[in-house]
Amino acid sequence: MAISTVSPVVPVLQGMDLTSINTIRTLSMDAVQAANSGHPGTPMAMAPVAYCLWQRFLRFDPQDPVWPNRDRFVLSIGHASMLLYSLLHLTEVRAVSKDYETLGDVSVPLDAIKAFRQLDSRCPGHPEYRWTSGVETTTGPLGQGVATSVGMAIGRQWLTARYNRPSFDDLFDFNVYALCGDGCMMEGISSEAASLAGHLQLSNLCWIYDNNHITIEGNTSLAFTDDVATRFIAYGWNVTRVGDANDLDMLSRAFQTFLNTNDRPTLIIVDSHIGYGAPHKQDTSGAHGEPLGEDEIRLAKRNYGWPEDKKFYIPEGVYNHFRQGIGIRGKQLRDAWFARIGEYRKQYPELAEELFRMQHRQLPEGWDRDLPEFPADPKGLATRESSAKVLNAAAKNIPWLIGGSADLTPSTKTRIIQDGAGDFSAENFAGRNFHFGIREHAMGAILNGLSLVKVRPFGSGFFIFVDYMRGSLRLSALMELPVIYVFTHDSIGVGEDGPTHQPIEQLAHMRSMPGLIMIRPADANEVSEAWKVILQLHHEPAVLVLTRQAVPTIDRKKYAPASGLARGAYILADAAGADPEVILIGTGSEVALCLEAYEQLTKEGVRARVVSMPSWELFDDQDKSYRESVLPPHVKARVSVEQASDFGWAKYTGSEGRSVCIETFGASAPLKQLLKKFGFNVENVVAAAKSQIAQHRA
Ligand SMILES: Cc1ncc(C[n+]2csc(CCOP(=O)(O)OP(=O)(O)O)c2C)c(N)n1
Ligand SMILES: [Mg+2]
Repeated sequence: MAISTVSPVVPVLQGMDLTSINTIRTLSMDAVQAANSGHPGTPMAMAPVAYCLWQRFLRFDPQDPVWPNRDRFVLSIGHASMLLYSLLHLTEVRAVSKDYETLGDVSVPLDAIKAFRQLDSRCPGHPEYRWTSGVETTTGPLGQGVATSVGMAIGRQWLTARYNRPSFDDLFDFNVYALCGDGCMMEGISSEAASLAGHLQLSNLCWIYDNNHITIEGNTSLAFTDDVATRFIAYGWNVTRVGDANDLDMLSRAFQTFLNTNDRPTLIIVDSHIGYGAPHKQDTSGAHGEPLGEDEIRLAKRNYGWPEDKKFYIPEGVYNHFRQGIGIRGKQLRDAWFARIGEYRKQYPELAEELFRMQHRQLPEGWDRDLPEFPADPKGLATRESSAKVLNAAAKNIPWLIGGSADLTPSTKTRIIQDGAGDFSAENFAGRNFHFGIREHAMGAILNGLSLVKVRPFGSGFFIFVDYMRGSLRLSALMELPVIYVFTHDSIGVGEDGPTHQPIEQLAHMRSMPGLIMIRPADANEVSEAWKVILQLHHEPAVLVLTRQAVPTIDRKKYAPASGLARGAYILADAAGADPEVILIGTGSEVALCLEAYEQLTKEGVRARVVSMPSWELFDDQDKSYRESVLPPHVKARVSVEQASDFGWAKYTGSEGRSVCIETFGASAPLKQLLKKFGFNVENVVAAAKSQIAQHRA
């Protein structure tokens, strides 16, 4: 419904408050108009809310936007990116280089706003972490921001519990604010995350809900009648309301209520008018996803008492106003913190050193000294079992390696069992074992939030359920966060649980995701090497794919050492004397099968090579000469063996190669029967090898 007249700007807004708010609004409108795409309506409506928070409350130093104890602000409504870019510009947030040295340049110059949504602008369509300083997390997929904010709040509690000391009880005391909308509220991930946040009583967490009743298709009454307040009260949150987004006093009171609440998270429900001040578009979905149009912009500016023809106009005194508010407050807090950390370092040198290394994503000295080596054993053990041993050996020396599972730790074996590791709970924020509950999607986002506050998080589950968390896992990769995902029960090896639990296309999914390292180790020693590689990653999430069932621990005196894993693929067994006639390429539990087939072929006088290929990504990163030494181009007879879809394998086997694979959803039966049904036995692999040799000889 179009509204032709707008109520006048609420009188409580005046002076530099009003001017600053209207600057945010008009910058957003002008940028969207110039780009001819984007979302003007919500920045216009929520400008007073963001202004109130930033100018009056946020403990954030624009001169040092990576100060570890800064409050975090998450724009979960990523489509309203111009709201954040306007703030970053007006508060003169500095750009930070990738290695976290603060630079002199501003993060978002006015030219970047003028080039909103254009190639290489610091103002891309949605806020991107690692690209624009001051953006705390990438947002755009609705619900991810709020869920990530829960991870940040959890991380803060963990840091507080481990590092604060009686005379340093404010070392870590930052708060996490997230601005969300109807979309975030509707997405399931927000329910998962809010439920856990309530359970954990995260009193340092504040969500602000823009209750504007509008989404893309129109009024929320089309699809959403939740009583959001009651829902959050049921989650155990403190809920408060602000009836008018322009009421700075009420907003301040709400934020103060949040600060005074120390036993649960706070939700502030703010009623706002999307497209506030635009006479024909206010309160309609027309203000959501397209430029207002030149005429409407002029009328909105008239309503604001703004010069109608000025574009990207920043009135005199606005920058200075922000400097006097958030600028001075932030700098004082930041400088005081760094003075205190100097004292802290004197009193607690070891803890301070931990913090330094953690914040720079380094590992402690000697972090790998206890990583185990496993003796050859034909019976072997499941890679989830060997992983448990390796994880615990690493966790012993990396105190900030923390994580848990979506209720599957007894199966995924990811518990840190050493003395004192404990369980993270509202009563024990120092615990290193997390219980995410059966909430995979939120778990992924929470891991991202944890990683963003620089602890080293891992999360685990059954590999099949990676499908439930792809949205957040993708953001780990997009943000280049070294989150560790441990997925077990990686194939039809799960047996009787059947097709619902048997991953088929998941390996291909993961391999197609840019920036992600997946490793599917063949045996216990490859598991050890895999963790070694993963823990040293700085900018990539890792997916470690493990078996439920036992696999032999390969005799490394007879076959090549597991250290070859670091190169992604390596020659495990080779033809003596001359080039191989055929190459068998296996991953994970199928490598042992390849070795058996190799022994059989060798016995029959066939020259075969076995390549263990735990990680495509690591292998693709090697130089050409190494890759061609492992897979010589002239050896065209190739067989890949993997209990999964063959999607993508032609890249290594060639279009004329063979894949022993699974093209259906698996089946429910004891493993032995499944292996027979799907052809994962020596006879079948040997036959495939011979047919390849024959085919390529012909
Ligand atoms: C997971 C996801 N689904 C869909 C979209 C596309 N989308 C962007 S904004 C939007 C509507 C959001 O409505 P609301 O959160 O109320 O924001 P408002 O229009 O009030 O600013 C949709 C569906 C998205 N960004 N993320
Ligand atoms: Mg809305």
